[in-house]
Amino acid sequence: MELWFSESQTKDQKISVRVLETLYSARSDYQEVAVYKTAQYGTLLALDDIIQTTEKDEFVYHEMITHVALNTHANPERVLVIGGGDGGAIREVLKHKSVKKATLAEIDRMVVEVSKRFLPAISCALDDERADVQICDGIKYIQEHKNEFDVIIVDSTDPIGPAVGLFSGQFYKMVYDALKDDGIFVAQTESPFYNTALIKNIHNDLKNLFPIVRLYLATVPTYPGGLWTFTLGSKKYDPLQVEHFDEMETKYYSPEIHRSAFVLPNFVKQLVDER
Ligand code: AG3
Repeated sequence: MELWFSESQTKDQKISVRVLETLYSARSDYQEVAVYKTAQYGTLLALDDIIQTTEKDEFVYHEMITHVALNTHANPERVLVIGGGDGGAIREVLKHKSVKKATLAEIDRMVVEVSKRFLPAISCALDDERADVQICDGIKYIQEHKNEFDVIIVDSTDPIGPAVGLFSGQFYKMVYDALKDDGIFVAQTESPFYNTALIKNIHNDLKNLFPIVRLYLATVPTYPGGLWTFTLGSKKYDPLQVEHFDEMETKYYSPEIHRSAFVLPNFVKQLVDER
């Protein structure tokens, strides 16, 4: 009998992948945590039946949520990742030699444990001596830290359930205060096809705080619509004016991709041009 995992990406659209084996399935204090071995994408992590990451396409998302901001900053030493319990963003952050400490603030311990067990290629850097793993509420954590970080990355789930608070104007103000004077914020901001109101709101909220706000794109095949947005807010450095790129091994990101990711199709440009 064939076994399939399906995510309802919208109420009228699903993505389905054939499952070879269910590796893990349990309820944590926050959500349903599941790991599947799939034919198409290798090991897949789902939270509340929503695809978070897969072995085969994770590199796109994790490289793009990190290197754009880290190369934009002149000397990123202190980095905070909120969410991202699989460790993929931390792995990419630690490719930058300037980084002295990368803190992960993940609310759900089970996500970290399950990723360490079933997704070692993604979670491998969580044991690095520069990685500081905190199991805590990212909102509380950020309220207790002011003027401390060079880069803050929000690698959250969709804006439902435990992540709702990570998409609010109030939260962005806390992020702003937790950043140093030349700090940079970046968040995953969902699909330009299906989350247009959300993307506009985030853009406007960030424009009220940061002098430089930019949206950029990458293609993640397992996410709704495939085309994915990230929104960056910066106090000083402009991601379009980067001259120095750190040398490192990447599969998607490059200086050319860094620049081209900000070139937006008209329908996406419209989302961020209107206020
Ligand atoms: N964070 C989840 C991105 C949103 C995916 N949405 C969806 N599939 N409906 C990814 C965590 C990876 N570190």
